[in-house]
Amino acid sequence: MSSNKILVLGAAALLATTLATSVAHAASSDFDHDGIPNAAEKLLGTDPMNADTDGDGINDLKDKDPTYLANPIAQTGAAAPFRIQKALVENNYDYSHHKTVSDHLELLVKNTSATPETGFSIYYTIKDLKTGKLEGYFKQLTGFTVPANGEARIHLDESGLPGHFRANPNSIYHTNGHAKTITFDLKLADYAPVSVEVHKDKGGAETAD
Ligand SMILES: [Ca+2]
Ligand SMILES: [Ca+2]
Ligand SMILES: [Ca+2]
Ligand SMILES: [Ca+2]
Repeated sequence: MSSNKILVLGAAALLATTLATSVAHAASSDFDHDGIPNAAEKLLGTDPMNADTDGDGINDLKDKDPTYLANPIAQTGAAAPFRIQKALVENNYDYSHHKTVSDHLELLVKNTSATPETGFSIYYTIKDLKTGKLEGYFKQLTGFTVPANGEARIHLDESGLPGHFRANPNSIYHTNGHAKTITFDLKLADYAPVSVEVHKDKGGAETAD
């Protein structure tokens, strides 16, 4: 065998070893470094790309209920200078990107003031009306702005699209087709939150349709 052939065989063996190592690594990966492997996050119903799925400040591994926190938003304050025009819970069209996406949660927010508004946070719950299971999530909507007297949409999903906020892909919203009640508390700093409740009909598991 020529030395060139030995070199090629050596490179092939190295490539095979590297591939085997990366496959084994992927199987035991923990993308968000919360101590729970990706595969186990699916079983637990937590987000493999978020170390604190529900946003209560407690890491998924340490959190006794990693998909629930009680509402942290104070219900007091002056009347907010915005309205929730629409709360969509089975919507699967993204108007801003003009494309079909998986069903996701979306709010259309109307600013009723003459100044742009920013500094929003959101608390939302998903209740399975068959099993009674309740999930609750809190999120700062960093970068979300509603123009003066204008409208803007909040998307909560797993798309990774610009301007979208990440939602848990292993939530009961996706994993079963039971009827659900979904509530939103949208808060602008210093004002009372605006709340809406929406019913989601029984249907198939929410994959792209
Ligand atoms: Ca993890
Ligand atoms: Ca996680
Ligand atoms: Ca948590
Ligand atoms: Ca929790």
